[in-house]
Amino acid sequence: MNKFTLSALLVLSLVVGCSKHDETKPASVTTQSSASTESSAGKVVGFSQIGAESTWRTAETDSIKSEAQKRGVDLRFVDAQGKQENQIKALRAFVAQHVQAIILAPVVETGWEPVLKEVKAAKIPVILVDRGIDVKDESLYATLIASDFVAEGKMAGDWLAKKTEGKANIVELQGTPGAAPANDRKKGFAEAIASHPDMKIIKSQTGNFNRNDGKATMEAFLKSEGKNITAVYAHNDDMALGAIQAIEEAGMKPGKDIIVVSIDGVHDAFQAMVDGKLNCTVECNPLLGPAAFDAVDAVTSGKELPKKTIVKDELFEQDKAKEVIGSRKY
Ligand code: GZL
Repeated sequence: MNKFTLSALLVLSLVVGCSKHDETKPASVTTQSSASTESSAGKVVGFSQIGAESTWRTAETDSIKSEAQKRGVDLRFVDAQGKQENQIKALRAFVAQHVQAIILAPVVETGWEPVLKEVKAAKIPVILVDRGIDVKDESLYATLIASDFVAEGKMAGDWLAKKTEGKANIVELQGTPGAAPANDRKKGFAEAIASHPDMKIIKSQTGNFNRNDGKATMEAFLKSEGKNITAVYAHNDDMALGAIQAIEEAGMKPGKDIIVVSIDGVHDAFQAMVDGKLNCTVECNPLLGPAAFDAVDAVTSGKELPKKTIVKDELFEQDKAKEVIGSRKY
């Protein structure tokens, strides 16, 4: 089978596999590429993970670790505690250990060229998962497996426009500064509300994708804007859950006095929807282990991959939460 067919198959099964999935289960991003690729068993693979800032992140780590175990891969895992310099150090260590491939979840979009040139010189393929990078030379990585964050922001904005009939004073909890999901979810949401002059973002600040900072930022918003706020848009569920706590402590009803919409689709978000405190979440699938190791197998067998494989996402509203929560996998 030529490399084009393989790539097309891989992408097709990822997208089809996700879009065909039953609504009651999150799309498990697996691939059934029928092309025979070398198995990962016995391979040494480096995985540079951002940290453990959110439940989404730990679900992604679990998916990659368990898939490595299942496939008999010797996974060298490094948690960067949210710091790019630690990820760069980890990549250099993987080169020194002569790993066969590297999986990288890049904390921010920029600053990767120097170290990725060293990795390329060592002829080690890099698989990007969940976040993209901004590089001129796309040969510095083999492929990116990620959601379309602009589309996720747009889905959240379009939903909020419908829910509020185009009239809302919105506070926005942004993700980690410089991270692809923060940049693109902001962009997509702004595009969606641009055609609604009565939808205004009255405050926008980072909550660093974590619950505590999300709560603290929301407390500051409530202090300065109070009852003027009619909606919260959070770039991830963990910050939304922190905001929900802050809204309750301010004596208001989240999900009713203030509409809350976020992204990720983690279990606690579904529980908050069942409890009537969160109104909507856009699923961003973290179960990337199978697709990541299919890509490792393909590139280490010398096969070309598409530069980007989009993980399909889905929006879930409060009225669906009860029937779906029992089958959530993360
Ligand atoms: C998305 C991922 C984001 C999640 C957050 O692919 O990078 O980072 O939305 C996580 O929960 O912290």
